Parts: sequence; structure tokens; C-alpha cells
Amino acid sequence: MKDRLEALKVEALEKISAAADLKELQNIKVAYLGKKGPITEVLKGMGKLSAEERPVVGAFANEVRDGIQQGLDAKSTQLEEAEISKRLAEETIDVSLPGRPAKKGSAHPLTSVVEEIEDLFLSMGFTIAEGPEVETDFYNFEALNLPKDHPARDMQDSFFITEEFLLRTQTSPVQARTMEKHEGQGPVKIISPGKVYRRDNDDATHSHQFMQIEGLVVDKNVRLSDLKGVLETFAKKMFGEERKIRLRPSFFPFTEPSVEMDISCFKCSGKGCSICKHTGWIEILGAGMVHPNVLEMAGFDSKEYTGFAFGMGPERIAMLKYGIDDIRHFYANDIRFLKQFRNV
Ligand code: 2U9
Repeated sequence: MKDRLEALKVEALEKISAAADLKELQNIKVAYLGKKGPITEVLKGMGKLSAEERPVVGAFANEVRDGIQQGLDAKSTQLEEAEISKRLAEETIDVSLPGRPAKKGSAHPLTSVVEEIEDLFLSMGFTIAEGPEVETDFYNFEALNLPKDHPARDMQDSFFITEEFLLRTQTSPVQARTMEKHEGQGPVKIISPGKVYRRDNDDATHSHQFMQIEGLVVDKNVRLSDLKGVLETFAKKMFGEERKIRLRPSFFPFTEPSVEMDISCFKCSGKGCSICKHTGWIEILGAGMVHPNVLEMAGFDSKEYTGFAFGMGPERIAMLKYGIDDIRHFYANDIRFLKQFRNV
């Protein structure tokens, strides 16, 4: 029986020594030391031994089992260490490799320009007012001195949702709503940036959806010279301190008198170039004194209060400022276009 146990130990240790991985080692353990293994079998047969032989063989069987277990433990440690060394070698990181730059987004150029304009007017004491993009016929037209059959309504084809509701064609209804909330009490000093919608065929200079920034100041003793001062400050801050401005007479139903503002060309300083179409001047915005009808409709006494208003298209401002030749670039979301404005 001792010989059989000795042979099993030799056989097991040989197999342990040759084991290639931990799984094979586990199989060897089950095969030799498990309940159905040969050592257990040998021990089961000890009943047949004499009383003198039994403790001797029992002690030897324990010795064999311990020897195999030690062999298994030593091999297991060896295989684990080999596995760790292999993984460490495979997973070596070359810390000298240059890092991969993280992809970083940036503000859309139109957002940058709108925020620049907002900051400029905030610094002059204006606050920002917002309103709904789905408007009523009343606030979009009627309250702005454009009654139902006014010919100026033909000037802008609109997206009507029902006879009563439409997508706003300008941000002026925001100003009309704000004035109404003031219940005839000044001052009102707001700008209203936002999206507007017009039924237009998109091309390089037209988009069915675009942005507007309008401004409105209503108070006692507000004059055209105040408008001129505010607009001149805006033009210089936006396009350079050396800019000159000029106001030309114009017409809008909601302002009287109405003007259009040009700035001296920032490219040729007035000598004439392709940007200013050889006139030396670039049209930037429209403006005027708020029409008394508009003041009255919003609850202000037009004998006591006067106001000025202006409106501009930030896409046009951005196109001029950055030399962009097509309004559709702002809405195409082509990453090659957007990337160029990373540091703006
Ligand atoms: C109220 C009263 C008056 C806003 C004004 C303009 C002149 C103007 C256009 C410029 C290019 C719009 O973006 S654009 O298409 N706007 O020329 N807007 S005065 O006048 C108002 C607004 C609200 C209650």
C-alpha cells in the first residue's frame, strides 16, 4: 500500500511539474486529492490492514497528500507569477508617446457674435427680453402699426399656422409685449435677440429662418440724437474705434422718422473696395423713433413718452466681420466651417 502511495505521489508531482496553466493544475488536484481520487481509494482500504500497520500507513498517506498539496501550491504560485509577468510585458505603456489631443468643441460663430452684441448693449444698461416664436397676428403685425390690409404686410411673406397664429417674422413683438407689461410707465431699455422666420427661398443672402437683434428705449425726452449716440458706440465697439457712421432716411411702419445706418468701410476706410461695393459705406442696421401709434397701442402716452428702436441681423454682422460669403453656412453645421471659428 505504501508503494502504491509513493507511486501516486511521484506520478502526481510529475504531472504538477508539467502543468501549463492554473486550470490544468486544478484538474490534477481533483484527480489526485478529490473524493473519488486514488489516495482516498487507498485510505478506504486501510480497514483491511493490521492494527500495527494502520497508523503507519495512515501517517504516510497524510504525508503523500501534504506533499502533493505543497507541489500544487508551489506550482500555482509559479504559474500566477508567470501570468502576471506575461501581462506586465504585454501591457507595457510607452510613457514617452505623445498624447492624443482631446477633441474640443467651440461656440458657433453666430452664437459668438450674438453674445458679443448682447454684452455690448448690457454694458450700456440694456436688459435682454425674450418672447415666443409662435406669435399672434396682433403682436407680430397689428401692435406694430401694420393693420390687416397694410401694404407693408406684403413685404414679408410669413409662415402662418392658423389665421391667428404665425411664426414671428421679427422680434418686435417681444418689444410690444414688454412695453405692455410696463403699463405706460418708463423707462424701457431692452434688446430682444432671437430666431425669426420668413417664407423665402434660401440662397447666399436669404434664409427662411434667421436671427434678429432689436433694441428699444422708451422714456421721457428720448431723442434721435440718443439713438445716434447708442448706435455710434455700437458701431465703434463692434467694427473699430475709427469707424464713422451715417444715417440715411428710410421707412418702417413702426418708426417715424426711420433711418438706415451705414458704417465707413472697415476694409478700405472709405476709399472703395468690393466689400463696400465701391461706395465706402456698409449698411448695418435699420432704426428710428418709435411711431406714436405703436406707443399708444402698448399703453404709453405718446405726448409724454418718446422712444427709439433699431433692428439688425447678426448673420449679416458676422458675415461682414469674418468675411463669410453665404448665410447658409451658419445653418449647415459643416464642421469644416465651424472649426475655423475656434478662437473667435
Ligand atoms: C417696437 C417698435 C419699433 C425695430 C426696428 C428695424 C428698424 C430694422 C431690420 C434690420 C435687418 C430687420 O434683421 S433685419 O431684417 N430691422 O430695420 N427694426 S426699427 O423697431 C421697433 C421694434 C419694436 C415696439
